[in-house]
Amino acid sequence: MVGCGSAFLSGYSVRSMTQPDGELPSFLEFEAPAGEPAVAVLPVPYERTTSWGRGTGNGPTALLRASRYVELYDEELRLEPFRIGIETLPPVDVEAVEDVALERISAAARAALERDRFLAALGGEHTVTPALVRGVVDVAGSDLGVVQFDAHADLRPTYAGTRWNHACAMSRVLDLGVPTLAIGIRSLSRPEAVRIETEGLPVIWAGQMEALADEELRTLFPGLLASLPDTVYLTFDLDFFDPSLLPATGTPEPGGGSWRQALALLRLLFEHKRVIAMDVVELAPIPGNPASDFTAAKLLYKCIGYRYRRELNGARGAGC
Ligand SMILES: [Mn+2]
Repeated sequence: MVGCGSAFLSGYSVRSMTQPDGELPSFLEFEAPAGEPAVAVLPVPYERTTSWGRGTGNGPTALLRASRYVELYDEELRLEPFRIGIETLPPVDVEAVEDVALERISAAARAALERDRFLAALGGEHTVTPALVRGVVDVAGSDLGVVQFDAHADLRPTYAGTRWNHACAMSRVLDLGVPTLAIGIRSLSRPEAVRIETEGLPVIWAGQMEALADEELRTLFPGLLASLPDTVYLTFDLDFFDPSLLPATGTPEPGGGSWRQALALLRLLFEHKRVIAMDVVELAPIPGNPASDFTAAKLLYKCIGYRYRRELNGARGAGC
């Protein structure tokens, strides 16, 4: 049980709703809390290799701007997840050559983990994931699994002349010796399909997700999760969602998951595993269409709630 002091922070400034233009707002529009925050939100505006729609470099700003409108009370969990303490870090400076930029991303992940924070990184293109996972492995060790929500397998060995392309993200994760579980996949090349088959990589396909009754999915998913280590990194590529729900991604694909499906799976993930870090990637904001930005912000807030529901309930039970 975590004591009131650390698990139930007070002392946040009131949301101002007056963020000056051009300045990167903090998540939920809060100043850093006075106590030790549990969560570190890390903007990573890295964009080099987006294939089609560009704009993922603006993803963190759009998500943070939209987050000011997220209701602080979670009606499902019946608590206020922000009270666990959420700090928004300065964005990683990605204006450098590829290797240097990626190493800065790894270093930022290491720093957050070393301070015992739950890392929530905001992309940026999916290439940021292996860099973040590398930083997490440096601190937490390689007894780690990665759970990937995504439309794409991202298992190409190289693409468009670089190993550090968004289409190779999960190949680079597997290079680290970290096992993966992919959910929502509905777009991949033949060699990627062959690799999944020959290496027996666990996948819940988008079609499967739709065809299975909720109850069956609730058995299948924890069964596959059981093959991963207890400690998990979550990468959520927003193109997991159907584009009718979330159109603002670099590479939208029809036939994606719904909001309810995503929440049901995330709830199970956070119940079954110790998730120590996550990212939300590939938001490519569409000007004048804020629904995607808001959905991404709310998704992150839901994950923070699922991650800390026990501690927050404990704090409430202790009369804080
Ligand atoms: Mn994708």
